[in-house]
Order: sequence, then C-alpha cells, then structure tokens
Amino acid sequence: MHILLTGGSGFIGSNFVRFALESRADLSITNLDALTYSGNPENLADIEHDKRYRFVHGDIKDLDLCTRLLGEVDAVVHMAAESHVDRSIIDGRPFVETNVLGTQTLLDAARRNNFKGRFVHVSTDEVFGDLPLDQPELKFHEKLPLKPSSPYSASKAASDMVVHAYHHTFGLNVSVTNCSNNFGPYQFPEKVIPLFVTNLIEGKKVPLYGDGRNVRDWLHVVDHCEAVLAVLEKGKAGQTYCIGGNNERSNLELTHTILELMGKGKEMIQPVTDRLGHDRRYAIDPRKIESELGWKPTRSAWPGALEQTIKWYVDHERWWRRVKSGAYREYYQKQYGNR
Ligand code: NAD
Ligand code: TDX
Repeated sequence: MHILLTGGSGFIGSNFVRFALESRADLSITNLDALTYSGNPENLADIEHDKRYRFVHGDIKDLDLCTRLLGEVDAVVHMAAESHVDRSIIDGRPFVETNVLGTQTLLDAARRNNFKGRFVHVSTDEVFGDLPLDQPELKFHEKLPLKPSSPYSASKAASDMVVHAYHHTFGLNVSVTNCSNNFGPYQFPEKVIPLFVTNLIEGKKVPLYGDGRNVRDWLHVVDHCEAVLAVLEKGKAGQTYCIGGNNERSNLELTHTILELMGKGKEMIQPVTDRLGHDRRYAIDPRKIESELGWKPTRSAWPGALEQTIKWYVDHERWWRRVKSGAYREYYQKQYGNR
C-alpha cells in the first residue's frame, strides 16, 4: 500500500512514518508537508534515504499538487494542521486556512481522482469542548455533538464536519479519528511536556497556567500512530473513532511528576495568567476502537512512559536546542528554500 501522509514532518507525522515503515514491510509513504514552523525534516533524518519514503514539499491548499499526488497513491492519512491552541488565540486565520480549507482541498483532490482508497482524517478530542472536573464518569465518545471552544478546536471541528459531508454526499471512503493529548519524541517544544522538560534542563522555570487543575488524557504518540494504522486498515467508512490513553492527569500532577523525575523542586513552578477560554478537562471513552478494531494503548503507562520521554529530550539536546533557537530551519532552507 502506498500512503499519502500529510504533515509527516511534524511531531505525530514523523512518528507515524517511522512506526508504519517499521511495522509493515509492504507499505510506502509519500509525505506532503509545507514545512511551516513546526515541520522539521530533521525529525526524519534517519529515514530520508529509505526507498519506501518520499518527501514532497508543498501545501495541502494546492489543489493541482494534491490532485496529482492522490492519483499516485492507494490511501491517505491526513495529519497536516496548525496544531497549537495558544497560537490560535493569537491569530486564528492560519487555522481556518490550513485546517478547514486545506482539508477541503484534499477532499476535492480525492473527488477529482474518483478516489476509492481509504482516507483517514486525524483530528482531536478538543472538538467535543470540555468536561467538568466534578463528574469523572463523563467522557468524550463518538456520539457526542461537536462543541469546540478555541479557534484551533473550532477549525478542527469544521474540518471533521467537511470530511463527514464528503462521505455523505460523495461516498468518499473516509474515517475520522479524535485523539487525546499526545506525548513522546520530536514534539515541538511549545506544547506543555517538551516545553517544561527543556526549560528545566536549561535551568528555567515552568509556566503553569491558572490554577493548574485542568486535566488532560495523555497518550504516547506511538500508541496513537498504531491506532491510526488500525483505523486505516480496519476502520469503516463514515465512522468516527475516539482514541485515548485512560490516563487523566491534572497539569499540577503532571508538573509535579516531571519535577520529581528530573530531581527539581516546586520552586521551579512559575504560576502565570490562565489561557483564555482554557478547557477544563478532556477524557476519552475508547471502548469503540478497543472493541471494534482491537486496539489498546501499550506504551502510555504512567509514569514510566513519561520518564522515557524525558530521557529522550535529555539525550537529544542538540535536536531541541536547534528547534528552540530556530537553527533547524537552516537545514531545510538550504534544501527547499525560504517559506
Ligand atoms: P505539528 O504542528 O507537530 O505538525 C503539523 C505538520 O503539518 C507540520 O509538519 C507542518 O509543517 C505541516 N503543515 C502545516 N500546515 C500545512 C499545510 N498547509 N500543508 C502541508 N503541511 C502543513 O502537529 P502534531 O502535534 O504532529 O499534530 C498532527 C495532527 O494530529 C494535527 O492534525 C492535530 O490536530 C492532530 N492531533 C494532535 C494531537 C497532539 O496532542 N499533538 C492530539 C490529537 C490530534
Ligand atoms: O506553557 C504552558 N503551560 C500550561 O499550563 C502550556 C504550553 C500549556 N499549559 C497547559 C494548557 C493545557 O491545559 O497544559 C495543558 C496542555 O497544553 P498543550 O500542550 O498546549 O496542549 P492542549 O492545549 O491540551 O492541546 C493539545 O492536545 C490536543 C495539542 O496541542 C493539540 O494539537 C491536540 O489536538
């Protein structure tokens, strides 16, 4: 199977390339990525000469390019997006442009090709809004209406709806995944875990938003990649699959665990003003994907998986220092020009 993966140079995409090529001998991947600020070909430096991997520098909003590429592949895994909530609060426009218009462009390219292959749209649990802290029995599931709160999650919810509409109207063979917070190697250090870990290595404090009681359901990125592959191979057209780690932690608990694992004291916590419209709690009920597709997380056990992730950032200091300083951009500007 030849997959068109969008956003393969980002955090989840690069982990997906590595995981999918390692676990399926008959699979090849074309990675279409615009190399925005979070796209870093260094994430795949060990793969770039693999005969089963091809990189195409381009934008999912380019209909002609997407049409050509869709004509060459058997399946699509769509991950390209603007992905950071705080950035969407500063400027929502790129979120609507890439996440909504980009997704629609890709779907139009599929229509132009009369594409019959599987198309997995990778989305987030944030499309369901948030849950209260005092009702732990409530979790997100596939039958809930979409009720996004941030400009990021609104753009992802819109893209999910466009994807479902293209299935309903044109019969495209699409499935949508809604996954909880990922952690692991190669995450851009604007997201809370790599930001806090790398700050602490640098001797800086960690900025904890608000009262720190907000809860996230943490899943190791390779567990997410395995779930996406399961949906690609076994999922049903028109269906949504919620993916989570059964691993709810408040930001305070997460921060205290990171401090403990890194041998740092609580004085390294810097309480800061809360994020605007900060969602309180995310939690996934993963029973559908577990029972229908036989997927279960096996790499997310806490705190071992967090400890391994911290070790990865300790061992890959050159990688994140180049990302934090912006130096990583020179690498691909030389090869692919300025963007
Ligand atoms: P990321 O920001 O690390 O990577 C995004 C990638 O998309 C980058 O390589 C970027 O260059 C590329 N891209 C952006 N705009 C593009 C465009 N117009 N054309 C082509 N490529 C473009 O993000 P991530 O954390 O790896 O997230 C990947 C996907 O998974 C996103 O769709 C996100 O909404 C979803 N998701 C993320 C999480 C999480 O915890 N990180 C959880 C659930 C779902
Ligand atoms: O500096 C910080 N301090 C802080 O307290 C940052 C960056 C975050 N936080 C808090 C906000 C959240 O409650 O930590 C929690 C996690 O924040 P992020 O890492 O920004 O993730 P989140 O906003 O939960 O969204 C993530 O999960 C769902 C991804 O960025 C999305 O792409 C994904 O869809």
